[in-house]
Amino acid sequence: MPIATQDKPASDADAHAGSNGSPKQNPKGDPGLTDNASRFAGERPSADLSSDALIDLLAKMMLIRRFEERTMQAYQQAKIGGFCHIYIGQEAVAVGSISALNPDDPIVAAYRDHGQALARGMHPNYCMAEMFGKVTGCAKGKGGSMHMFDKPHQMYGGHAIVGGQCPLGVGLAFAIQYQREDKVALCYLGDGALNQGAFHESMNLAAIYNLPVIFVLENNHYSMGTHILRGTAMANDMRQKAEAYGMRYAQCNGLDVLEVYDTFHTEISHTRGAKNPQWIEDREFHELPEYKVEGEKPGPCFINVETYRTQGHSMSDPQKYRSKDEVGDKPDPIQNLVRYMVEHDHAKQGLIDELDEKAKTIAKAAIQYAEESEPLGMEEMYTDVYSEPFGKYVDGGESIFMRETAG
Ligand SMILES: Cc1ncc(C[n+]2csc(CCOP(=O)(O)OP(=O)(O)O)c2C)c(N)n1
Ligand SMILES: [Mg+2]
Repeated sequence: MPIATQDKPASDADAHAGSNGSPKQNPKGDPGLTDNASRFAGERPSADLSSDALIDLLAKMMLIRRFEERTMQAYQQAKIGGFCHIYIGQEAVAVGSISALNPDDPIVAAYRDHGQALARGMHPNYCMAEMFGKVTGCAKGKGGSMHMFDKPHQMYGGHAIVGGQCPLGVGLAFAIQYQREDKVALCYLGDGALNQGAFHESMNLAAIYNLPVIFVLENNHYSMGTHILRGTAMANDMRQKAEAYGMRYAQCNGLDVLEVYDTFHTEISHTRGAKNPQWIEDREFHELPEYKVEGEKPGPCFINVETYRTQGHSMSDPQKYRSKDEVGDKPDPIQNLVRYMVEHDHAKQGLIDELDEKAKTIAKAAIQYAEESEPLGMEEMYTDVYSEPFGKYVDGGESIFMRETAG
């Protein structure tokens, strides 16, 4: 698909420029954005981004797009096994939110995780090799598409159990608070996770400990083939999910990377430094914390990012639950940014084409790297399962760890 400036009507581009205008409604009557209209009136952090910074956002989104196109091809050629979920259409969510973080802020994601891994800085070669099951993959090829881990870049996985990453996000935030660090944890989840117990338990813990965590709802309106209105109560008012826990709420258009950046830039600053009210030294132990959203007081947050995936749920999805028109009608987040940058003299079409060529070259090189890497040997079958404090497990029960725990 060409990345050009002309192939969508101009009104789509207003996602960024138009956030001071009227609220956007989803054409299908989906729960859409309702009251974000003047959220950044007069104070848009993205207005301060240089042309180079905008080019960086664009290059990252293009890389994810081209990487995912190559991933789909490789999957169809049976070079990738297992489940594989493509991020095309959602690029602005990972790129906009992660660009607003500090490099040492941790993140944790669901299984649709290639976008987060690349946006966080994982080398595309290691990401692709992981999917090919090669030893050079980020998890030695043992995890595959759904389990992108990169500790140096503070990416604590891809997780396949819907909602299973939520308690981990809370754990990351608890560690930050416990160690008195000045960080924020981002915990991504799909709309399918909204009805999981793990999500609600995590929201509750985040609220009672006032943890520095942001729950990022990647609301693409579908949980596999089930529309959010069919599967989620009160889907037309996501604010209530946050308010039930006395938590700050925000929402943004996930097809507009600048609006995502603005929202996260603002909310991250309101979450960083969140302290457990029960740990304040002069507080009486019996004094209970109050649960109310207090303006700019640092605390956890729930952000509803309205987005759309243009590919199937996974690589094996006949997509009978939606029409081609529904998919075709959606604005493209990359086109949105390209148009904005050209219109505001941040880049010319020549540079846009160059960036896209570069993204294609990197994605192609990732395939080659993955193909040429070695598969994992059978001797690694039992490694990395436990932390192995008593030595490696040896088949036949030789390990002290296995002997001591056996009885
Ligand atoms: C606990 C659990 N139940 C069911 C599944 C099967 N499953 C895999 S993906 C999925 C849909 C999740 O949708 P959503 O959270 O909206 O994420 P999206 O695919 O839209 O990114 C389901 C039900 C699972 N992996 N884990
Ligand atoms: Mg979904």
